[in-house]
Amino acid sequence: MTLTPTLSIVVPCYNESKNLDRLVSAFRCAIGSRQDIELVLVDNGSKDDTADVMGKLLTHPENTFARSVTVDVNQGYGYGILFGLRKSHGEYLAWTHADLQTPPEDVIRALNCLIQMPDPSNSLVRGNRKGRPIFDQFFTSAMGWVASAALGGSYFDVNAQPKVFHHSLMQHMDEAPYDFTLDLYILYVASELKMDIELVDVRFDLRTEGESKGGGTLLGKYRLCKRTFGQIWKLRKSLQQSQRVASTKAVKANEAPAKTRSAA
Ligand SMILES: Nc1nc2c(ncn2[C@@H]2O[C@H](COP(=O)(O)OP(=O)(O)O)[C@@H](O)[C@H]2O)c(=O)[nH]1
Ligand SMILES: [Mg+2]
Repeated sequence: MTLTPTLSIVVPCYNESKNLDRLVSAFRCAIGSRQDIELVLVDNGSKDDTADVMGKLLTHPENTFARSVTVDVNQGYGYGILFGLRKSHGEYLAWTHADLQTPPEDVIRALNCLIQMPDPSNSLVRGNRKGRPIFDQFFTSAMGWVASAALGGSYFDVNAQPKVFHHSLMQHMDEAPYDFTLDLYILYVASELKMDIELVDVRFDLRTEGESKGGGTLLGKYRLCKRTFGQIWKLRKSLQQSQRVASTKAVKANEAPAKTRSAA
């Protein structure tokens, strides 16, 4: 591993012991001989044997490209990702899921796409899921229309993995949420910063091991919907607030020369 990795890939794991072996092998294949990419597995306060399985896998000499960090008590999906990102030193940072629904090679493709963009340190690349069941696509599109109309921008398939971006974006993540709306939040922040956002098509496979805890079930979709609308509402309020501040500043800036002229 080089001193400063080009890319740190953060993977939040919550009760994912059954997926870890395949996950680490798949990343080993995807990373190949590159010494400048690290995998940062976050044991996000798991209650199963994730910690043991992770510990054993990481002692294997083939897996020196990977390391782990531990959240003692689970505080949510977003918290786990932010925890891993803050302990990562890559010039670029990424996150993706542990259940292998998005193949690891698509994370490397997303990195390649990012570094070919005109200004990679001011850009973000995100996945765009292909091949999903019709109902899931419909649900995601409906959420996308609502989010895009409310926030003004393109917010389709926000929960697709991965997200890849320059580490400097972390300076703007202090108020990031600790739940599943982190994916929406980072896109909102990037868009407010006028960053270039590029989509890469990614495969989206079925989860074969472990339980879906996000939007993969009907109940999960309902919860995700509720949280996302809550987050949209918060972001919309802060957007309106910053627009008000900007227009007040603009009015003051227009008044200032007039005052100066009349005083002269
Ligand atoms: N629900 C949940 N998932 C977490 C948490 N921390 C990490 N994860 C991981 O988040 C990823 C996405 O979860 P998943 O259940 O596959 O969501 P879904 O595909 O949207 O149903 C998986 O890699 C989980 O292990 C957490 O605190 N809660
Ligand atoms: Mg999943």
